[in-house]
Amino acid sequence: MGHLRSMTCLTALTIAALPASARAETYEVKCYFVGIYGDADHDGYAAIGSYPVTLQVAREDRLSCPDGFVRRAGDCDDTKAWIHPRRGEIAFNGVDDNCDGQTDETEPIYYEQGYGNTTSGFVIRAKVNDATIVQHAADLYVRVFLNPLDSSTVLAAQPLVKVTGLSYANPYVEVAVANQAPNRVFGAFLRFYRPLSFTPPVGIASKTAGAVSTAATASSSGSYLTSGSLPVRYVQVGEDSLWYTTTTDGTSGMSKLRTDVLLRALKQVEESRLGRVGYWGSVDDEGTRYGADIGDLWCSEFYSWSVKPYVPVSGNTVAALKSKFKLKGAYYTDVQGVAARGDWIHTSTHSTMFLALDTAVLPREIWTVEGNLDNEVRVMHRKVSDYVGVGHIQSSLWSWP
Ligand SMILES: [Ca+2]
Ligand SMILES: [Ca+2]
Ligand SMILES: [Ca+2]
Ligand SMILES: [Ca+2]
Repeated sequence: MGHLRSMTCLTALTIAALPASARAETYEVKCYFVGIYGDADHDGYAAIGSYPVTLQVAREDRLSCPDGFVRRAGDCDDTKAWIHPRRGEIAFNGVDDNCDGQTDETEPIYYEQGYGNTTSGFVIRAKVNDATIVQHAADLYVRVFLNPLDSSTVLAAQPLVKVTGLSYANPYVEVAVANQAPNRVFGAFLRFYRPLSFTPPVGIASKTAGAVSTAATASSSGSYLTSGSLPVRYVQVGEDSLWYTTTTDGTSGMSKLRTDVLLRALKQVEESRLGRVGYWGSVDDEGTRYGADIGDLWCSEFYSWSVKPYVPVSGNTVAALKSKFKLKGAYYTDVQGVAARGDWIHTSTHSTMFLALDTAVLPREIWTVEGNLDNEVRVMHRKVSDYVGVGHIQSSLWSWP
């Protein structure tokens, strides 16, 4: 049984040796000291460059560490407990609060039901955290860079769009993506631009500001667009947003169900990034949101929880899920040929949710969303050969028995 770990990680500084009788099941984990040689500010993350020690721990500590130790490093400011790798960016403070190397980056927002997801597109709603971007709000443009996961080498620049309504009081932007294929999963990010002030050569009339061609080409430094006969250079403002992963919808009932499943799972990627679930989860520690006990590996629980409102299959282990799909005639070993959005795909020890087969790389790879990867929820890109089977969402799952 779990829930044995005390919630006193912030104060307990010593570890008591377990009596031999309690050591029936121990696990080896790498842990960092709490204190000046590790996690000095007690936020759960040791300073970058700290050295871990190897400990034998009880089951309930195997995803974290015993009192007096922490499991993770990567703290870019070990003097401030509010700065660590899994939290939201604090807006407009010029500080990289989440230790990802980007300062005040724009954060796309996830919703469990998606946001404007249709059969041909979706809307990216994002929180702008960079004062430089807001300061240019009166003459600001944004562009979506779109990366279809089934063709991961493509990064398609979408039309430049004028930003309206952005202010410190309302630091949000919404950008629609249109004209896409149904049932397709995308990664995407936003990049902001401002027009560079431009002095036309003598004899040529001044440009008309704000006229934007959709035939623009993009580069890392900016875009050259045509306004009348004059080139206007657009230069990037601030940093690129974080990636947003989402899907277009389908038209059939089953494809709409797949969309619902994906959007529910992808919302949990944000929940994990913000530290609300998983390691040191501020709302639900480790995999408890998904029905796991403290110390339990929770990849199967995460899949089961994600499909729960929509698909009548659940299990706490790879073996349990496999037998449920098998029982309904919905289990296959041809992962490449069968797997579709939202399906369960597995290795010998790990459950994941299928997002897309990436045909742009050889050998082909698979995109997944998965729980309990280092005690987090993440989108992953993995070898097809890692996978040995697929539980396929199909109508037989609703059959009796
Ligand atoms: Ca720390
Ligand atoms: Ca810190
Ligand atoms: Ca910040
Ligand atoms: Ca950051």
